[in-house]
Amino acid sequence: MENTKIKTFNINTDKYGKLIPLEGNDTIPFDIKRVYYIYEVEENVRRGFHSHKELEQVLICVHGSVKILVKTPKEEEIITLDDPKKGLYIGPDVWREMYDFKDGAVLLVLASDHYDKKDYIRKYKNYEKYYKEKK
Ligand code: T46
Repeated sequence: MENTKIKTFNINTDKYGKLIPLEGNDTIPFDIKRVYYIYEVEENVRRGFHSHKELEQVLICVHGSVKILVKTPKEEEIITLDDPKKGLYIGPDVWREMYDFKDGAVLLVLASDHYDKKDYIRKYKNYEKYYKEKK
């Protein structure tokens, strides 16, 4: 789907366990300016419901599992993140919803910029309008 991509990271495995390094402008396709994580989300909770104008992010479920709905006015896809070696890249202009947080899900997010309320489009109708005018 446009502006989204599943990335599979390389794991360093040895007898002491597993380690995955993530580097900005390398494994992660942008300079990482912010990191946050979402956890202790009840199973019936749905979050997100917005798009970003500029922000790029990579979402990694480092523990448990979570479903991500990514959507544009043209297409939509549901991705299950349940593996710490998988990351979901989401670029600008993609609507997202996160739900079905299970098994102690911890969703780690690497972001290309600092928190900026103005970068969010939080109403689907406004997002559709913005998307259609831009494309
Ligand atoms: C996204 C998805 C995957 C901050 O103060 N700083 C931050 O960096 C973030 C991300 C949030 N907040 C505050 C703003 C709200 O008062 O934390 C509260 C919850 O944020 P929000 O409702 O935006 O959370 P989600 O889960 O709906 O969305 C978040 C990100 O905001 C968003 O960029 O793509 O995770």
